[in-house]
This record gives sequence, structure tokens and C-alpha cells, in this order.
Amino acid sequence: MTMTLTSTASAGTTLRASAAEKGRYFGAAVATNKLSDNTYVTVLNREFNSVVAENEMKWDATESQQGRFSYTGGDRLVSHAQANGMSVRGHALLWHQQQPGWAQNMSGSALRSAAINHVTQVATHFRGKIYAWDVVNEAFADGGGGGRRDSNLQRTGNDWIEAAFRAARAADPGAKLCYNDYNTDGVNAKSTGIYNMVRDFKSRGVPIDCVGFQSHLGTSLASDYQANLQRFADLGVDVQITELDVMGGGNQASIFGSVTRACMNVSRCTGITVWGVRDCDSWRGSDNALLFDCSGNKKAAYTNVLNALNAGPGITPSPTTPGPTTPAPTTPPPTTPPPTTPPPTTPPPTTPPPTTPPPTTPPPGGCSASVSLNSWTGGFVATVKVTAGSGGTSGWNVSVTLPSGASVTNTWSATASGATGTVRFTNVEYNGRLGAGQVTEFGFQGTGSGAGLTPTCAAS
Ligand code: 9MR
Repeated sequence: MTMTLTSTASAGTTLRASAAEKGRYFGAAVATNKLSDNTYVTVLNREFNSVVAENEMKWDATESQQGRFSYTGGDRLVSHAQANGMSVRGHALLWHQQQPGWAQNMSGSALRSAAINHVTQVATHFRGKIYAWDVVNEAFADGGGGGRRDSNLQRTGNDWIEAAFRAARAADPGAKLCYNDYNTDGVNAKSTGIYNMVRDFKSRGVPIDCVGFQSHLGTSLASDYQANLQRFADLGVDVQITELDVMGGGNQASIFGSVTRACMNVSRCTGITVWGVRDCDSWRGSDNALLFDCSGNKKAAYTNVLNALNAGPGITPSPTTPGPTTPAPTTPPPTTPPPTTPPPTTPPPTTPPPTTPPPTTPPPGGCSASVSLNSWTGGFVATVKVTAGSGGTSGWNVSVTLPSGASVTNTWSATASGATGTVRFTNVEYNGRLGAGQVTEFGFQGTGSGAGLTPTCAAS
């Protein structure tokens, strides 16, 4: 466990600034057809530093015909995020709902192959652009049994979930890989079934990094909500609140505040996503379940969330991935028609994560930076951790000199100047101001080799 609690003095005035000060993100589900609505975009860009596609990255949207992939909506959202200093959650690679008709009609090894091909293709397309993927969504049954939900995917064999996680890791070694579900908002039979799966995956080296708790909530919150998050964190995975919305009315503001406090109190709770921006954007119709009214005004629930973010302890997030080197997938080779773009033939990353512990005292003056690298033949994803020195920073830049032949193709949470040779990365608007010892992360993807990168950090 490399996460530590830190404390910071200043209070953010937007959800994104406040969350970022605490080493976390605050996100919203976005319907890309609303990106032309001025009120919507104004609130989105001001308050959120993470987005997830409400529907555009789902199976029916990305592969409506088998082997024909379309990424229009997802790409649009990623561009919006990159232009506005936001990270992106990917939702969802495999789910029993919103399958295209052709997949709904498949079964057995043909479906398994098609599903794994889908994971590989979509995660490859978005490689380097996704902070965390919901690799598998809602695979556990409701009710008392704590077992898997019946579905066409489940009937391909109980190992379909781990096969999906392995395929996702091979396709995008830099993304955190999450299991995501609802009705898991406390210690109950369903959350315990998932807990047992995660414990099993960790013990066998199946690459899982995080668990998403959707948190579509009613008029009360389980008293063990935080304890449930903590027991998952104690298994060695991050936890994230992924689809938060709460029934409008009397308890709404207080429940939003309690959920936020619970996340802040769990050092591995890395962020919160609300499932929409304004009440009228919500899938919950007239529940008025979100933080902004239909005109974009802040509700009481907003104030409670902001106050809870500002009052909570900060964290130093652990480096992105990877877990132990995992065995090769046991999935049979696909029998589906060849995809329109070839799946990657690259092996899983061979570079071990850095073993250097985080500094226990802030470095004097300035700032320092360290790199964690995921490499494959021909490319790499670098996650750079910036630690402020004793004076804090009002801005920073990190320079790295790439080996010859290497170049930067994509950057998140920083702005790159140059792509080859010595490349300088400068903070974006929301992560430049760091308190003494506080940490933030940015990342970049490159082609060629990223071996031996030695970052130097300068504070301003
Ligand atoms: O909000 C989404 C709505 O627009 C879609 O019609 C619906 C389709 O099933 O999915 C909604 O989002 C769901 C999410 O993908 C998974 N968890 C439950 C969410 C609310 O139904």
C-alpha cells in the first residue's frame, strides 16, 4: 500500500478544484449530444475534472454490427476531456444489457470469442486515454444468494470475467481495470459475493485494480457504506463511486454529503462520479437526483459535497497499475470474422512497477518527479508523480529526455511541449497549485522505448 493521507490548507470553490486538491477526481456522466448546450457545458467544464460516457462507449454503441467498430461519440467525449483537463472513465466493456442484437443472439464459444474481441478492440482504440475502465458491469445477481447473475455471458463459463480483465490489461496496460455494480452500498450478500471474487482475483493474479460502487441511492444510506468501501480497499484495490445519484427531497443533501465523506475517509477511494449534470439530464426522470437544478443552479446537495471535499483528508494516489505479471489468457482464439483493425500482437508489459516508496517528508524547495512505466514492444505509457517541496507550488513543469526514436503521442493532466528529444510537461489549470508535500499525477503515452526516463521537476 503506497497511499498516504495528507492534509492541505486551502479550500476549493469548485468540485473539481476541491477534489484535485485532495488528490482525487470529481466526475460526471456525459451525454455527448448535450455538449452543444451552453448551460450544460458551462457547468460541466467549471465543476468536473473527469467524465464518463453515459452510453457512447457501450457495446451496442461501439460495435452495432459484428466486427464493425464505431467510436464517434466516445472520441468526441475524449477530445472534450483532453481539451478541458479532465480524465476519462471508460464504461463499459462487457455488460448483459445494451448488447447489440447480434451479440444477444449468440452463445457459447462464439459469444465468448466475440466478447473478448470486443474488449480487445475497444480498449486498444482508447489505449492511453482512459483512467479506469469498467471492464465488467453488473454481473452479480440481486437478492440473497451473493452469486452471479444469469446472462448469455455468464453461460459461456464462470471465467468470462477474468478473461475480460486479462484481455483489457493486454490491450491498455495503463488503464485501471474496475468491476462495477449497484446495490453494493453496504455489506450485503451481493457486495460480499463481489468481495469474494475480488479477493480470489487478487490471490490468483487476475489483473483487477478497482471496484466501482454505482450508488444509485434512495432516501437513506446504509450505516456501513464507508466500512464496505474500506473492506474492498483492504483487499488491495482502489474504490470509486461511479454513478452517484440520490432521490430528491428531505435527505438528499445529507446523503450526498455522507457519501462524499465516506470516500474522503477511505484513502483508496480515488474519486466520485455523479450520473449526470443537472436534474433534467438524469435517467431518473422526476427524482431530481443530481447536484444542479434544470437551470444549472447549485442545489443544497452541491454545497454539502463541496464542503465534504474541502473538509476531507487528501491522498497520494498509488501509481497506476499494474499488479503481478499475469498468466496468458486461456481463452480460445476467436472464431469471429477478422476485425477491421488487427488486435495488438504485443506481449503484456515486462517492466515491473517502481519499488521506491513515496517520500515520507517533502523534498526541500521546488518539486520532485518520479516515473512509473508500462511498456510493450513499440510503445509505453508513463505515469509521472509530481511531489511539491516544502514551499508548495503555484505551478510546475517536468522535463524528460526521450531515447532516440521515441515520441510522445498523447498526454493527460499536463500540457506537453515538443514530442521528441527533451519534452517539457506543464501543469494544467487544476493541478498546478500543490501544498507542501502534496502529490499529483499526469501521464503520457509514447511510441518507441520509454526505458530509463529520468524526469526533472521545476516549481513556479
Ligand atoms: O443512464 C443510462 C441510460 O441513458 C440508458 O438508457 C441506460 C440503458 O440501460 O443505461 C443508463 O446507465 C446505466 C449504466 O450504464 C449502468 N448502471 C445503471 C445506469 C442507470 O440505468
